[in-house]
Parts: sequence; C-alpha cells; structure tokens
Amino acid sequence: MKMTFRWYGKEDPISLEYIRQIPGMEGIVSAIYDVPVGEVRPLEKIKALKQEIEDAGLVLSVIESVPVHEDIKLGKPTRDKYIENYCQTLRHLSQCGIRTVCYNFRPVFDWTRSQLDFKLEDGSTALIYDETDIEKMNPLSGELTLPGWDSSYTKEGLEALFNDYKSVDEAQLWENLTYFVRKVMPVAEEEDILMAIHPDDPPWKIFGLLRIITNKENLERFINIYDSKHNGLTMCSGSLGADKNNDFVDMLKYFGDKERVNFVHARNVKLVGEKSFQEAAHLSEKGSIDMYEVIKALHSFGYEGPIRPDHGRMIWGETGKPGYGLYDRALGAVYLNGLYEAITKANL
Ligand code: DNO
Repeated sequence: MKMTFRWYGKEDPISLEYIRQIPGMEGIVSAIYDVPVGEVRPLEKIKALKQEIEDAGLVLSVIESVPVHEDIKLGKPTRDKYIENYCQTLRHLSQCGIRTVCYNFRPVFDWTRSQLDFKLEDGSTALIYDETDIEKMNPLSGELTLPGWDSSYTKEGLEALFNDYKSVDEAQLWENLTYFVRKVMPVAEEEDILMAIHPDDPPWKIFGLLRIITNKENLERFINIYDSKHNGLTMCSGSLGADKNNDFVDMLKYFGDKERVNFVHARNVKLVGEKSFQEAAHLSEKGSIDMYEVIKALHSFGYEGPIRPDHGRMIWGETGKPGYGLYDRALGAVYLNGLYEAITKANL
C-alpha cells in the first residue's frame, strides 16, 4: 500500500512541507477546487497542482474528487453534456499521469455529521453523527457546511434540488448511475485511470434523500454494472463501518480478491447507537473497526494502491478544517504504516 494524505490546495492551512515530514508519506490526494461542479478541469490547473506538489518532494497520487453534477444523478436531459465534460477531465488527468480518481454518487450532500466539535473524555474533539440531532436539523438552513461540500447552492437552489429528487426512486437512481458508469468507464479504461466510487457517508438515507452505495450487496451490484478493474471502489472503513450490519473486513477481502479496491480510506468510528457514531482515533481499541484486521486484509490480496488516513480528531490545540487537521491524521498514517510493516515482516 502507498500512504497518502489529503491536502486542500493553497488554502489548506497545512503546508506540503509538514506533510512530507510525516514518516512514510508518499503521495497527496487533492482536487481542483475552484472550478464549478460539472465543468471541465482545465489541463493547466492540473499541471500547476501537480508541479506544486512535486516541487515539495511528493507526488499527486489521487484526485478526490471529480464531483458528479446533480443533473447526472437526476438523469436530466442535460446530463450528456456534463458526462462529456467528466470524460474530458479524465483525459486531462491522464495526460498529467493521474491514475486514481475518487468520486461519489449521492444526492445533494457529501458526507454529513451532526456536530463538528464533540468533546471526548481526553479533551480532544471529534466529528459525530447523532440520529436524533440530525432529524432536528434543517438541511435547507445552510448552517452546516463540511470540507468538500459544494457550498455554492442558494437556499432556492437547494429547495429546487430537493424537489427534483422527489421524482427519483431507488430504481431510477440506479439507472442514472448505470448510464453514467457505462459512458465514463470506457474512457477511464482508454486513459488508464482507476475509478473509485466512495460509499455513502453515512450509508443510509438522510434528510429523505436516497443513498445506494451502502452495503456489500449494493457494492456488488455496482461493480457488476461494468466488468472492469477500472470500475472500482474506495473502501472507506469509517463510512461502511458506521452501519453495524456491514462487516468491513469481510467486504474488503471480498472486493480485494475481485481486484476492485482502487483506493482505501482508513478511519475509525465508535458506534454508539443504531444510527449514531463518534469518530475516533485510528487505533483499533478506540473504535469499532479493527485496524489490524483491515491492514491484514490489504496485505492478503497484495494491495499496492493508495490509502489515506481519514478524518482525525482535533488534538494539541490545533484548529482548522473539521476532521482535516495535521496531527491526528499524521498519527494515523504512522500507525497504519506500523501495522503494515509488522504484518509484512511477520508475513501474517
Ligand atoms: C469525507 C470524504 C468525502 C469524499 C467524497 C468522495 O471526508 O471522504 O468527502 O471525499 O465523498 O467523493
């Protein structure tokens, strides 16, 4: 596996120099953030991002994300234009040597939490998802934003989107995903890009909006839409692991053996209710995910792709983007590399 770190570009308070100082750090996961969803990511911008990262002694390993326009998810007639733009972005990325692209297919909102600064007993703060609090939140109020969210919607724009989704049932959403996958994957194959769909986070319906990339059965249904290793998965322990019915390690081995694991997000969550969880330090004993088993599974199918520590807590007085500070994610990276070294040397 290759250890990577998510970096939000020039506006990220964490410097590439600091990231490079994390032992075992090889690559950067980033994106073009200043181009609206649906438009082509220009070659010049990708080149500049790659150059900046290489100048700092790192490599640009993954683009997370190339976001999918809502018209594609809704199956609107305008989707063809956005799909063509998507394919053109893939061509540009390929020209710059990018081989892995992460994206998601969830209506309107990216990942979602009810509180960004929940105080844990050691004084650090973590992101949490509380089922009762989420139910009380008004998604149209614009009060909650998270890193990676498209925050360019107006209140009216969001209302209109919610309305549009009323006419899209589960079968229709699958159909719209299938349409997208069948158009995009031949281009990904031609351009030698491994696509990695991210599971829904959390993996259930929120604010009445459907979510379908949620469990083993649905991931299986997804990979069967297009039979190619280019049509693969981001295996995110924290997203899938938030549902107690998902056996993450089993899923990882299953899809790893099928050569569909193209990217890994390692994060721990502590399940505290039916649909409630707290994010935790990466260490196995702090959460519900056994990280030793996760890394052992990756080793068992010879995973050589990128992995990144996902959300960290805020520790040592650090402030910044919720979940995306330097310290706890750096601890996570070093811990994961430690597990990997031990498992590899002991050949477990
Ligand atoms: C959250 C991230 C997600 C992820 C996208 C992929 O921290 O894992 O925002 O990047 O859903 O498209």
